Amino acid sequence: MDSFIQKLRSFDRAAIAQAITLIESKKESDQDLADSLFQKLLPIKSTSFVIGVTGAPGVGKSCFIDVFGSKLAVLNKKIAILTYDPSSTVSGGSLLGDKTRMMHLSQHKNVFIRPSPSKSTLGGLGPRTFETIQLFQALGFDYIIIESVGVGQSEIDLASLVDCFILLLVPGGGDDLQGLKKGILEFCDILLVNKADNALRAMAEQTMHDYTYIAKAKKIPLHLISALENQGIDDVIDIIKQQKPKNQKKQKDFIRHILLAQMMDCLDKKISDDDVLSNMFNKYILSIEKNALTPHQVLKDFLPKVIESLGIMKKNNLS
Ligand SMILES: Nc1nc2c(ncn2[C@@H]2O[C@H](COP(=O)(O)OP(=O)(O)OP(=O)(O)O)[C@@H](O)[C@H]2O)c(=O)[nH]1
Ligand SMILES: [Mg+2]
Repeated sequence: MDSFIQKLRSFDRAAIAQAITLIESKKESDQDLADSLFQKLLPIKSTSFVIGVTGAPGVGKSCFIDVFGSKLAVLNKKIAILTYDPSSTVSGGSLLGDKTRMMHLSQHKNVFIRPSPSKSTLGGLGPRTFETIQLFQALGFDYIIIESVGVGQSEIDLASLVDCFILLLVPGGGDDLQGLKKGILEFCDILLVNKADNALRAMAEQTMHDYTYIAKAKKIPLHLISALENQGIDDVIDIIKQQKPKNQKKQKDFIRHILLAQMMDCLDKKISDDDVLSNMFNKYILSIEKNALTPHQVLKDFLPKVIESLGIMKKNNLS
């Protein structure tokens, strides 16, 4: 374990990838290893600035992260990217898509990129993202950038997790075309109209004009950029440098949310692994289906039994 930690601290990319695989693994032995790893790494003294990048498919999130991240890397900052690769769902794990889109960035020695297939995770955000961020923080990364697919609750979760939430827009199109659900605009900290180049420039200016009102009302920056032509990215770097870390209250809500979700997973696993409990559970489901019991009645009866069996499990493990 100590030599593994040394590798992690010396920024060995393969070791970092392996640690994330342990964190994300559903195997109990891997989770135990991840726990021992954190026992050595915590408490964390350094802090990282966490940035979420969202927007409809094809707005240019990966290209933006490539040029934006490269500029930060040149400033000698250590950067971790959690991205997702839509092509990997189709091709069954090929990472070619984002590897080519993040060509500049992937060559940088200060940069670690972790692509994740979008099938099991919602964008860069998965059930263990918080732990992965804690790992990056412990290893002294200055910036953590998370690319997200921009859907529903995961988007709102991401907004409360990150210090700065960047929403990318494309020239033309109303909110429907931009895939903007109610809420996302409310949570973002920076609005960028990407692809403001060549034939799209005039339309990008019009889109910027369309969003001026909302940006003013929310008192957030709104800029034109071109990820392709590397235009306007310095402005975004300047804004980020001035941003303060997110308020603690939002993080607390998020941590509460993920803790409850992990507790739910734990109960789910306990019930499925235990024959007696899973039989009982299935009978309860039938009774509710037949309107013989209400879910709340079942809860009052069943939950203490599950908790009791969790207690027995703990005692057996300790003895
Ligand atoms: N003209 C122009 N095209 C761009 C720009 N940025 C990205 N593109 C193009 O837009 C397409 C999509 O870019 P990506 O960076 O993959 O977009 P994305 O938002 O990451 O896409 P998904 O991950 O699939 O949601 C690519 O063909 C890029 O070349 C830009 O600033 N200008
Ligand atoms: Mg992308």
